[in-house]
Amino acid sequence: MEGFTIWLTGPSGAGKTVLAHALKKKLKEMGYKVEILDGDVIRKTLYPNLGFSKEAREMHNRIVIYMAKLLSRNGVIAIVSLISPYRAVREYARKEIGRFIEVYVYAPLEVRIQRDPKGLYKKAMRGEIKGLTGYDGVYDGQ
Ligand code: GGZ
Repeated sequence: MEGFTIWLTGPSGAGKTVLAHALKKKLKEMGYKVEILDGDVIRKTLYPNLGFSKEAREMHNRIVIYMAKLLSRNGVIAIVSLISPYRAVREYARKEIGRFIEVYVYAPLEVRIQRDPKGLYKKAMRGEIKGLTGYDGVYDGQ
C-alpha cells in the first residue's frame, strides 16, 4: 500500500507527542508500517543548538517534510509531531508530500500551563525564554 503523512501541528504542550504515540500503537495493531517524526527528537539528534528563530524553524520543518515525503512514498505512515507554526510551511508540506492529513492539536492555555512537562511555560512566564509557541511566540492559524 501507499503510505501517507499525518501532520500534527499546534503549540507546545497541546498533546501532539502523546497523540502521535497513541496513533502509532493503534495503526501498528492494524498492521501498518508507522514511523513518528518528532520535532523535539529530531532537533536533539541532529542539531541541538539550532534555536527557534523563524529561519531555523523553517529549515528544520523542511527537513522533516523531506523525511515524511520519503517515508510516505515507501509505504510507511509518517506521523509528524511538529509545532510547525507557519502556515506557508504547512502548505508547502501538503504540496510536497501529497498524501497528507493536517491535524491541529489544541489545548487551552491554562491546561498547557498546568501540564508544562518541561517547565517551558514557567520559564516563559519568568522571561527566561522568548518566543515559546503558545505563549509569546506566533502560530499562524488555519
Ligand atoms: C517553541 C520550544 C521553545 C520555544 C523550547 N518555542 O513542546 P516540546 O518543547 O516538548 O517541543 C518543543 C520543541 C520544539 O519543537 P518543534 O521542533 O516541533 O518546533 S518548531 O516546529 O517550531 O521548530 C518545545 C521545545 O522544543 N521548545 N523552546 N521558544 N518550542
